Formats: sequence, structure tokens, C-alpha cells
Amino acid sequence: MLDFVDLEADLDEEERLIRDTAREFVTEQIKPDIGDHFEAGTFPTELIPEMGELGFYAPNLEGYGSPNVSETAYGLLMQELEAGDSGLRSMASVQGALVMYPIHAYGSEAQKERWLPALGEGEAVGCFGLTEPEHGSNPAGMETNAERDGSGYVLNGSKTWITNAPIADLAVVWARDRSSDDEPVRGFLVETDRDGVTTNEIDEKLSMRASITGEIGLRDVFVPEENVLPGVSGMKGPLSCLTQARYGIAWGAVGAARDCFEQAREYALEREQFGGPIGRFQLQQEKLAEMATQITLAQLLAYRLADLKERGDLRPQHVSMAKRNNVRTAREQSKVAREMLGGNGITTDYSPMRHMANMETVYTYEGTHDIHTLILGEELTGIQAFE
Ligand code: TGC
Ligand code: FAD
Repeated sequence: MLDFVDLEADLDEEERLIRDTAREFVTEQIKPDIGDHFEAGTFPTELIPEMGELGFYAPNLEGYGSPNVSETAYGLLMQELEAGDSGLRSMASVQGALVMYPIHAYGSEAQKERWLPALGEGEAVGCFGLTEPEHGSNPAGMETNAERDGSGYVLNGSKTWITNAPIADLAVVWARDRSSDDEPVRGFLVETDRDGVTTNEIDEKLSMRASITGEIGLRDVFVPEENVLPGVSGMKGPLSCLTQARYGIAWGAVGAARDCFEQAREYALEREQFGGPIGRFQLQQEKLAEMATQITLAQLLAYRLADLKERGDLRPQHVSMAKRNNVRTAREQSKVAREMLGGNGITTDYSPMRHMANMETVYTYEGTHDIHTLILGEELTGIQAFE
């Protein structure tokens, strides 16, 4: 596997073990069938509990069954899962960074005990409802709202493009609390079997086909007071979760790009044209050299992020730079790898075109490339250019 500057040498035993466990899982359980899942537009849901047993959901959290592994170990896990498919990493990212993290960071003791072990073991599936049909890049404009009603709240609104919504037991829904004058955004734990909740699947996707995506409809849905996340109010709630998930994506994208590189290198050495392997042509070697260089740079950024996160110095802007850069790298290099595979490259027998299609989603979700550009622009100039 590509590790040009020997980053492996600095890993501890636990980090190697977690990486190798995930790599083996992907090799044995994902790679054989992922092309079929991609074609069929399905996710291997039967593996969700096994992924829990293997510790793939938020192992970097502490307590409630989570082992509190290092941020490097967590990153390596995301990298290996996304080398299998972005849909697989998405499953783990949403469950861990977008559902378990907010409950862990902002939930009551009862909420933590009720949900964290079940989600960690993959007995329950969660989803994260922030995006709305009319409010994607600017979630602060959300219309979904909560009205006080006796001992709880009544929720109305709709969320769209929600990973795992159709198979989720629990949705973390972000809504405006109309009972306060300033209508702050608050997080609500909504069990999907509550009256008034619908979770239709979105099935026309040409990207992320091995991931289940849906809407969340909320029509006069009652949730008791104890389902509100008590520890946060305002956009900081959902945005802080995005920082966790974007961190995982910065690592994951490296895995997808690496898988494309490995496939292209193998193909270049095996495929013969004009009397020998195509890997002997300088044009092909230039592609491999550039791919390896870009992937190595992305790896270095991801490792640096882990160090900053470990010592508590990671800022959202650092994560924006890495999400933006590493996903762009994976998007561009998957295209080059596809090209090196010629006609075979457009089939699901090989991974690059599947990764390439997935990268269109990864480039767009968790803050589009443009939005991360503007976050960095604000950091560098002090001038906000969103509006
Ligand atoms: P702004 O006024 O800048 O900030 C509001 C408060 O939030 C704090 N904050 C953050 N905290 C932690 N992490 C971050 N990334 C944060 N960004 C902002 C900020 O300090 C402030 O706190 P306080 O205490 O002062 O109140 O917020 P804004 O509403 O103007 O945000 C601007 C913008 C454009 C950056 C933000 O809206 C944004 O990031 N938009 C992109 C939307 C997005 O990424 N959506 C993702 C939806 S979830 C998803 O795609 C899941 S895919 C999952 C999968 O399948 O893997
Ligand atoms: P828009 O915000 O409408 O953007 C359209 C275009 O305009 C983009 O190119 C964008 O970069 C550009 N643009 C927007 N604003 C600006 C600006 N100020 N300056 C310059 N350009 C701008 N959301 C969730 O809440 N939970 C999930 O689990 C989830 N999973 C997803 C899974 C998939 C497969 C997909 C595709 C999306 C998912 N999303 C999820 C939604 C995702 O986060 C949004 O699609 C994303 O935030 C962009 O919003 P939008 O699609 O409405 O695009």
C-alpha cells in the first residue's frame, strides 16, 4: 500500500491493529460485493452490527462502551473504510461523528445511556438531519421548527439528502425552537417510529450508490422534553458535529485515492499494449508519479490534523483546508486512475470509476468545496464572503 514517506513507522501498536482490522474487513467483506451493491443501489445492512462489534463507530469517544482510541487510529479507520467505498465510511461517519458525537457532547446522562451503547454496537442506526430542500449550504436558514406543547415539543418541517434516514431508528434533527424569542437552533432526538415521521428513500443517485439516502418528513411530531439535547443551543451545535465528520472525510478521501492508485499501478504492470506492460510508457509513469505525490501530500495533512486534534488545538478552519484539499485530490486522481484502466475502467469490476462517482457527493456534502474555500477566505482575510 502506498506509504511513500513511511508514516507507518510512527504508528503505535493499537493504531496498526485498528488499521489492519479495518483493512481486513474491507478486503474480505466489502471488496467482493461492493460493485454489485453500487449497481443495485444498496448497502450491505447485514454488516452494520459486525461493524459495531469491530469498533468502527466513534471509537475515539470516551466511555459508554467507546474505547477512546487516538485520533490517528480513528483517522486510519476512516481511511481504510473509504478505500472500500465512500458509502461504507459514510455509514460509520454518520453513526459516529454525527449521531454519537452530539449525544456524547451535548446529551443528558439518560440520553447517553439509552443511545450510545446501542449505536456503538450497531444495534441501532442513527441519522443526522440538518439539510433542508431550500437550505443546504446555509443551514442557518432552516425552516424546521419546534413549538412548545405541554411536556414536550411538536416538530414540523422536512430534511433532505439524509444518509441512512430510511434505515434509521433515531434521527438527530436540528430545528428552530419557537418557544424562545431568538428562536435558537436546538437538537432533538427523534425516534423514527414516532407518529408523523416519514423517511422516504432518494433512489435516483448516480453517486454514492452503495449508501442509503433519504428525506425526513416531520408532521406534527411530538417529542418529550427529555429528547432535547440539553447541552447546546444555536448553530454551534450542528456545526461542531460537522467538524468531527469532516475530519473523518479528510482521512477517508485519502483511502479512496489510495485504492485508485493501487488499482492503476497494478493494471499498468499487467496490461500489455505494443508488446509490453503499459507501465513502461513515460506517460503512464508520469500519471503514477503525480498520483503518488498528491496522495502523499494529502496523507501528511491528515496526519497533522490528528496531532492537532489530539492536543486540543484543531480548529474548524484546519479541517476545512484538509476536507477541501483531500477530497479534491481524490476527485482528480480517481479520474486519472480511471483513464489508465482504459475501457475496463468504466466498469464496476474495477474501483476507480465507482470512487470517482462517489467523490461527486463527497465534494458536495459536509460543506461544498466552494463553502470550504470561503471559510478559508474568511480566515485569511477577515472578510466573510458567504452572502
Ligand atoms: P457562524 O455564524 O459562522 O457560526 C455559528 C456558531 O457556530 C460556530 N462554528 C463552528 N463550530 C464548530 N465547528 C465549525 N465548523 C463551526 N463553524 C461555525 C461559530 O463559532 C459560532 O459559534 P458561537 O458560539 O459564536 O455562536 O455560522 P453560519 O451559520 O454563518 O455558518 C456559515 C457556514 C457557511 C460556514 C456553515 O453554515 C456551513 O458550514 N455550511 C455548510 C453546510 C454543511 O456542511 N452541511 C452539511 C450537512 S450534514 C452532511 O452533509 C452529512 S454527509 C454525511 C455522510 O454521509 O458522511
Ligand atoms: P446548495 O447549497 O444549493 O449549493 C449549490 C451550489 O452553489 C454549490 O456548488 C455550492 O458550492 C454553491 N454555493 C452555495 N452557496 C454559495 C456561496 N455563498 N458562494 C459560492 N457558491 C455557493 N445533509 C445532512 O444534513 N445530513 C446527511 O446525512 C447528508 N447526507 C448527504 C448524502 C448525500 C449523498 C448528499 C448528496 C448530500 C447529503 N447531505 C446531507 C446534504 C449536503 O450536505 C448538501 O447537499 C450540501 O451541504 C450542499 O447543499 P445543497 O445540495 O443544497 O447545495
